[in-house]
Amino acid sequence: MAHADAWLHDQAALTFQRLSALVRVADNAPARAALERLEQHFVTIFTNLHDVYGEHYDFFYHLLQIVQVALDAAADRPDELRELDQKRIAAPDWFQSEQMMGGVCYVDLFAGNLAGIREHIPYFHELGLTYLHLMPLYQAPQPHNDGGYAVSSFREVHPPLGTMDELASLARDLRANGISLVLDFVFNHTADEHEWAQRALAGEKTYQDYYWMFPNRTLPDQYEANLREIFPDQAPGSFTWRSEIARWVWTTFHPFQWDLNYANPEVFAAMLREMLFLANQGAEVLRLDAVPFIWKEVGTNCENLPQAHTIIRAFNALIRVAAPALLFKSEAIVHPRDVRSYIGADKCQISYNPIMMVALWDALATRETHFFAHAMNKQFALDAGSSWVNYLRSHDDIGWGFADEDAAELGINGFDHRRFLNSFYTGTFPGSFATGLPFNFNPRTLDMRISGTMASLAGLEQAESSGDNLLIELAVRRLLLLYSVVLSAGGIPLIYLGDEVGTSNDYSYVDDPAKADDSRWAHRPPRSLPRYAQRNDAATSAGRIFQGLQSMIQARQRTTAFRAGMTHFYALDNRHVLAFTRHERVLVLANFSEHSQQVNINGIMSATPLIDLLTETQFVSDALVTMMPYQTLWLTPDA
Ligand code: OTU
Repeated sequence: MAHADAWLHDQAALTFQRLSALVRVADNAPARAALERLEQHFVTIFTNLHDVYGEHYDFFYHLLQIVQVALDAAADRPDELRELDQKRIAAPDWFQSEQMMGGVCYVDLFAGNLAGIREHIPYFHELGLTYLHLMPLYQAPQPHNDGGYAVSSFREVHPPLGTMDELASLARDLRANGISLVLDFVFNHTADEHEWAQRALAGEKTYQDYYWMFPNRTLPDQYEANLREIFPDQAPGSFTWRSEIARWVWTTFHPFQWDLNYANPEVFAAMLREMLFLANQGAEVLRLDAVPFIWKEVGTNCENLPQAHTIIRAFNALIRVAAPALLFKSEAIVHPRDVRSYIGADKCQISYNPIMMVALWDALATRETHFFAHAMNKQFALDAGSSWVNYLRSHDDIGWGFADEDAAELGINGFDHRRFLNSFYTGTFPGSFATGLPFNFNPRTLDMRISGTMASLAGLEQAESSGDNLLIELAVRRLLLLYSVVLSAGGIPLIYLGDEVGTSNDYSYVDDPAKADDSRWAHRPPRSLPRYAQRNDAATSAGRIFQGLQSMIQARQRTTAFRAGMTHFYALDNRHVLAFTRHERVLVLANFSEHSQQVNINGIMSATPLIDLLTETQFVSDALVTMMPYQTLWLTPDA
C-alpha cells in the first residue's frame, strides 16, 4: 500500500471511531447490522468522499450527514427488503444468471397506469421476463418533460399513473413473481419545477448552490468552448437564462432540466436520500441516467471526469450499508472506453451495452461481421461481479458510438462509416430495408443519430407496406437474428416491449406540439392491441416474431452456458457469419446475409454430433456448416 493510502486508511479508522460516537443508531438488530456494514465499507466511503469533498473546511460535518442518511434509510427499510438484502449478499452473482431476461416500457404507453402493469404480470411470465424497467413515472412538468427525464419529485408518482404506495406494492407483486423492478434515477438534473429549483428561483441561496448558476456569460462561455451539444436541434447550448434570478443556469439537456452541482456535498447527501427512498420502495436496480455528466471542470468537456467515478463509488459503498440488494445500472452512451469505465462491482454492476448494440446494426447493414468480432474482442469482457445489459434499441436514439480506433484497425474510416449508417438506417441508401428517422442532425459536425423501432429499422415496416411475403419473411428473420445474439452473448438481454410483436414506428407524434420536434417519440408507440392479439398466430409476422423470441428465451433459460462471462469471438473466413463461444460449451453462429452461407468450424468446436439448442435437433456435421439466410445456430456437443 502506498504511503498516502496507508495514511488515509488510518484516518478512516480514526474517523470511524469519532463518527460512530456521534451518529444516531436505533436500538435494534437491523440498525446495529447497518452500523456493522458501515464499519466494513467505511474506508471506501471515507476515501472516495474525501477525494471529492476533502477540501471543504467542514468535511467531517458533511461526512456525518451523509452517513446519517444511510443509517436512517437502513432503519426505514421494510423487513421484506432486508430479507432480500440477505439473499443477495449470499448470492451476489444472481443478476449474471441465464435466467435473467429484461423488458422495458413506459407505464402509460404499455398499460395506462400502474394497476394496468400489475394486470400484465401473466404476460411478463409468458414472455419469460425477470427484470422490468418502468421508465420515468415520477411527477414531471407538463407537457414538456423529456419523456419523464425531467423529474419534479423523486418521491411522487405522476398522478395519472398511480401513487408511490401503489408502486411499492407493485414492486412486491413483481418480486413475488420472480421479476425485479428497475427504476430510473435521473440524478444528473432535476426539473425546474422540483422544489429545490423553485426555491432557488425564489432566491434561496442554499438551493441556488444545488445547481450551477452564473450572473453573466464569462464562465458559461469558458465552459461552452469545450462542451458537446446533446440536443442541438431542440435545445442548443448548455446554459439557460432565468430572468427571475438574473442567472445563467447549467442545462446540459433541455432548458427545463437543471444540472445538479455535485461539487456541493449537500447535493450528494440530498440525492443519496432520494436514491435510498426509491430503494426502500422496492426498486432492485436503479438506472443511473446520464452518468457521464455529473462532474464539471472548466477546460474539459465535462464528461467522464474522474470525479464522476468517485461519486459513483461513494454512492455504491453507501448502498452496501443501507440497501445492499440494490444494483446500479450505468447509462453512459459514450466512447467504448468511457462506457466501460463505469462498470464494476464497486461502481455500476450492470450497464447498457451500446458497443454491441451499434456493432449489431453495423453487421445487419453491411452483412459483414468482422468489425463486430474485432470490436467485441476488445470491448466485451468485463470484470467479475459485473455484467452487460444487451439491447438493440432503447427509448432513445441510436448514435454510432463505436471507437474510431477500432474501426481504423480494419481500414474503416469512422466518419465516413457513420454517414453510411445514417443513410442506411434512414432508408436513403439504395436498397436499404430500414425506415428510421434522423435525430438531431448537427450541421456543424454533420453528426446525426437515428430513431426507430426494431420493426422499422430491421425492415418489417417497409416489407409489410409492400405486402411482399418474401420481404416480410426476411425482415422477421432479421429481427430474430439480432435477438439471438442479444440473448446468447452474455449479460441481461433487454427488450423494449412492443418490439417482441414487431410494432412499427408511430408517426403521430408530429401532431403533438409537445413531441413534434423529437423523433424519439416515433419509437415509443402505445401498446398495439392488434399485434399483441396476433402473438400466438404463426401466420402473422407478430406471431412469428413473438413465438420465435419466446422459444429462444426458453432455450436461453435452459442453458447454463448462457450465464454471464466467458465469451470468445471469432473472425471466420466467411465474413457474413458471426461466431462466438460461451463458456466453451456453446458455439453461436449467426448468418448476417440474406443468402445461404457455408462456414468451417474446424478448430472452434470439433465434437460431433452437435445439438442445435434452438430447434433441439441433432446436427451431424463434419467441419462444414451450411446456414440458411439470416439463420442462427446455438450448437453444443450432444452429451
Ligand atoms: C438520457 O439519455 C435519457 O435516456 C434520455 O431519454 C434523456 O433525454 C437524457 O438522458 C436526459 O435525461 O443524450 O440522447 O451518455 O447519451 O444520458 C440521449 C449519456 C442522451 C447520454 C444520455 C442521454
